Amino acid sequence: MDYKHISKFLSLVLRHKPEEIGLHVDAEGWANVQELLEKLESRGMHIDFALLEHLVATNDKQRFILNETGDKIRANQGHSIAVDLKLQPQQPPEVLYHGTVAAFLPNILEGGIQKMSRQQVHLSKDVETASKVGQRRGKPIILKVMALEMHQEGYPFYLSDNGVWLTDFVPPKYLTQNKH
Ligand code: HQG
Repeated sequence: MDYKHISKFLSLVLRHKPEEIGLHVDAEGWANVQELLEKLESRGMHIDFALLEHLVATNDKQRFILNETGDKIRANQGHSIAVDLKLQPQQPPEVLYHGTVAAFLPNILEGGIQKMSRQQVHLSKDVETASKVGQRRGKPIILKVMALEMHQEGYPFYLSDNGVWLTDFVPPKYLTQNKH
């Protein structure tokens, strides 16, 4: 099994469906590494700790993090299961970006950016990253979010350990389509 496939499976069980392998994920999103490795093994995925550490360290978006002692692992963001990552609210930059596709635009401009199936709305710090996010679904459309203004008006923002900005909802009045 290639590494990308294993990483995708890790995203699945740590963000969305721990029950797929009967994994326990705690309230802050952490899973026990030993238990994870045993449950992956029972699914034919032979991964030892060294390989897991390598996958975490080399993941293109730094999607996962091990705790200091290396006995727990969690996804840095992207959850659909209810978790509280205990991130501290932070002041965002003046502008953040959201990559999406034209098909969603009318609804977004009408109803704002919703978290949909995830726990929070994901925003990018630059156009390039937002463009890659949008590209997952087709030709990307980039929306500019007046993040600092939102923050000053009482909306909390969080920065995940892998540099993704998170918030609960972006009302349409803070959005404009970014012209490249
Ligand atoms: C859209 C990936 C209709 C929204 C990425 C998006 C990111 C609406 C989709 C991370 C809407 C939800 C998250 C509304 C939002 N009406 N559509 N009112 N509000 N949408 O995957 O931001 O590789 O949950 O534009 O790189 O695309 O998995 O969110 O298209 O960082 O680590 O509904 O996932 O990271 O899709 O992506 P998603 P996202 P990973």
